[in-house]
This record gives sequence, structure tokens and C-alpha cells, in this order.
Amino acid sequence: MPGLARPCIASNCTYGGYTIWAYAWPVPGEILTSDNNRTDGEILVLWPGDIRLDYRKIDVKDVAYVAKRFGVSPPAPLWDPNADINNDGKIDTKDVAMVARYFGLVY
Ligand SMILES: [Ca+2]
Ligand SMILES: [Ca+2]
Repeated sequence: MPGLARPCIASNCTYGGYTIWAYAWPVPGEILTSDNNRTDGEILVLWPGDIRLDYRKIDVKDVAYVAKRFGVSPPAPLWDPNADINNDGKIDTKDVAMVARYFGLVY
């Protein structure tokens, strides 16, 4: 499984794994086009609160992970941006509430 990605909070996301790639259309006169595409890396789009590597379910492991980091902000050793679910730079009740909101969800 690829590395843990930031949880996606946007409402129009489709959850799952994605491969990152790009393609550049040839410009007039371009001869070498074999390097016009590039595939590099994968990302995971997860349900908010699914922050453990056992993605696709929000369970007690996710709750415990956030709870262990409660009150933490950078650059504390326990800081993990994945536990900062609302991305406000601190792990607090809002983040715990987000995990609790989706607790038990399997997707
Ligand atoms: Ca999980
Ligand atoms: Ca937060």
C-alpha cells in the first residue's frame, strides 16, 4: 500500500487510490514526444477520520490514534498532520469529533 495521504474533506471526492500522471500535448515541430508523459506516485483519498493505514474503515484504531495526539501541534514529536483532520494546525476536540462522527463506517 502506498504511503498515507492527507484525508480529503472536500465533498466531491471519490474515495480510493489514484495514480498521479500528466501528459503534455506535442507542440508544433516537436520531434521527441516519448517524454511527454509522466507517471509518478500514488495517492489515497480517504474518508475524513480514516487516518490509520488500515484504510477503508473508521474504527477504534483511528480514535486511539487521534486521542493519543490530543492537544498536539507542530513541532511536537507526536505531531502528525494526518490526525489534524480539519487542517487547522492543532489536534483537538474538532478532530476527535470528526473521527467520532464517522466511527464504524466501512467504505
Ligand atoms: Ca482506519
Ligand atoms: Ca485540527
